[in-house]
Amino acid sequence: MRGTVDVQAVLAGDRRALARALTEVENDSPAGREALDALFPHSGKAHLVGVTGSPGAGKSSLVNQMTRLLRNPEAGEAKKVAIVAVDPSSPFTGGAILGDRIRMRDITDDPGVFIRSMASRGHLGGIARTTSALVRVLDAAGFDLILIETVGAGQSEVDIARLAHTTIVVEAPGMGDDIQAIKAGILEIADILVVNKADHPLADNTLRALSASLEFARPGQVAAIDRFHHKELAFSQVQLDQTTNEFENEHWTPPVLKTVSTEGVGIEKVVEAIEKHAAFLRTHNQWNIRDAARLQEELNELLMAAFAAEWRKQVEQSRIEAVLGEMLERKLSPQSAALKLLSA
Ligand SMILES: Nc1nc2c(ncn2[C@@H]2O[C@H](COP(=O)(O)OP(=O)(O)OP(=O)(O)O)[C@@H](O)[C@H]2O)c(=O)[nH]1
Ligand SMILES: [Mg+2]
Repeated sequence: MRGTVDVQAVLAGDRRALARALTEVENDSPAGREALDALFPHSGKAHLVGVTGSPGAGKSSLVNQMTRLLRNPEAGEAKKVAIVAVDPSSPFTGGAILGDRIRMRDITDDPGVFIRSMASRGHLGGIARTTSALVRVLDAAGFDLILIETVGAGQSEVDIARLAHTTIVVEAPGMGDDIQAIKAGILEIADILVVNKADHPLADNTLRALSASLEFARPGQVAAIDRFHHKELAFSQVQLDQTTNEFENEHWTPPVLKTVSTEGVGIEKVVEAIEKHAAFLRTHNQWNIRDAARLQEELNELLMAAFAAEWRKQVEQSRIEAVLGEMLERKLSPQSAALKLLSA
């Protein structure tokens, strides 16, 4: 049974089959690729929520508390929740993950919760692609909400934010995070801002700093992204509901919320904001537009890789080496070298 995935069992909610599928997909094995193909038609339903922010800001604690609330809502039905912790292999977070396990013990026994730590930076060609593949499996397996925890504010967080429907940026007071956040442009990817550790005396300063920068940083940015998607994805308009078009120019204003995750304070407001954002995306066509943009990008990447591989098969290695030699001697620029090879 090594290296096989029971797709039917994954769809039926078998946790062991799901764990196996995730491992195969993470390893990008033939069985993993096959499973991804078979699961794809069942995906596309889950709400993907990215949770990012500085190391130690309280992301895992917040994820833990949100999961508890989503499993035991005051009204409505409990949601099935999957958690993906990206990059726990980093030496900075290795210790925290052990701590997380202990704090999360009460949710790990719940059959409506599935927690997965990503064991590596991924073999699929980047952390964002591996995360995207794992999330697709969890989506097909029927989880309503998928929380994706990432550390920091680098390119991979931005890529993961593009994967998610909703991005929560968690900051903690007293670490100069407000300034870091602005520098890193993290405000541009935030749909919801959380100032965690609100029990800290400087929490209100951070809250004010974030709210103020948000006002300046955000509206223009949002409009630009919206326009880009509309122009690039004109084809997807066909499937969109015409009646909601009047809302298209409205912007989502990210709320700035205070929490004390260790105590469970303020969590219901965060969960409420997640639900409001999902509703906003749906009524403003953004849900479909984001989905289409993501799929198109994935298609483009795969096509480029396939074309490059195909082309490589046709061109002789000696020709490539000859051109490379000319480049080394600075007789040929990289641009001209590429054109020369392509025109063969
Ligand atoms: N005082 C206080 N401490 C908190 C709060 N939330 C989390 N902590 C503590 O802050 C530390 C880090 O919390 P985590 O939830 O592991 O933070 P994280 O952002 O997931 O950390 P990494 O994954 O390592 O980046 C832990 O010791 C928590 O107990 C809070 O609201 N108030
Ligand atoms: Mg964590």
